[in-house]
Amino acid sequence: MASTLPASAQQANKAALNAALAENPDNSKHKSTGDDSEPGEIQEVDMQAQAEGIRTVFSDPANFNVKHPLYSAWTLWFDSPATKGRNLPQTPSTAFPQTPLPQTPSAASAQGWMEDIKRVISFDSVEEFWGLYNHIVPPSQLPQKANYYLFKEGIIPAWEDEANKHGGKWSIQLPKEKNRGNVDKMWLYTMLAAIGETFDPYLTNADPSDPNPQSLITGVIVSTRPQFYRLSIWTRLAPSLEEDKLRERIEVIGRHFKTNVLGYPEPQKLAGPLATEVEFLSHKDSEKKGKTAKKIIV
Ligand code: MGP
Repeated sequence: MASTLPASAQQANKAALNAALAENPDNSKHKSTGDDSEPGEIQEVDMQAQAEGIRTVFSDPANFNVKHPLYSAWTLWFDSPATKGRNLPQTPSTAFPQTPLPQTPSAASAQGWMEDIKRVISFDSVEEFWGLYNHIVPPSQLPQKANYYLFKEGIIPAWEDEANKHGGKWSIQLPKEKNRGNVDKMWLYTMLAAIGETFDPYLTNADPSDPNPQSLITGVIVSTRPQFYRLSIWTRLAPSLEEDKLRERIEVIGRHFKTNVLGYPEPQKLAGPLATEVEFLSHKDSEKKGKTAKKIIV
């Protein structure tokens, strides 16, 4: 039967399996019946010996050889005043070549915006995510005016990308002084909800006749500004006034973000000095600097 896993996850599985076999060459031999068994002959398989070749991150945090694939591969991008105009050393990766910038009329504008945003690394397994997370500076320690962008592999963190250009973002602004102690957890939970695909339940509840169910989420961002932090969730689509179904789906994402990810009770009002509610704005309205924008608030 054909696998339903995406190619990247299949690759990760194959690599893990090869690593397991290389570590335990005896497992590939027929221990009980010898090597000379005939095709079709029933053989005894030593399940325990086979299982012993598998080391997950839970049994051996340093030398695990089986990874848990994510539904999608993700790329972390970063910019800060310190990286402007500089080239970060790129992590060599043959599995994840550089994402080309979109070849559209707005490519030049995206090019300018992306100039200072550096691609850090791509990953497609739970273990690689934790490896990355344990080695990067948390948002509370970042300089002012820095941003982490965690986007699905192949989507650049720009309005101009095909996947973003009809979309929008949920965001919340949190005053720095009050949230220095919370922001790292909030960002971690936001990333986990993104890579665990819990923001948009459509992916798991999709109509079985939909051959290619797609999450609305394209990426998540944390920004540090002189007086506040901002967390954002970017979506592929933004609803117009008549699009009730899409609006409902977008609101589910916003409520999940506010209550389950950030931990606020649903009725709680959050706006205040330097703080906003959890609010949704289309990218088109963000480009216009929100002049005639209609925000959705949860
Ligand atoms: P920002 O950093 O998202 O907002 O965008 P912020 O934090 O309110 O502003 P800051 O000045 O404190 O950083 C800042 C500006 O960058 C926007 O007004 C746009 O001019 C530009 N910009 C932001 N984004 C997300 C994009 C994008 O995707 N594409 C392009 N071309 N410009 C962008």
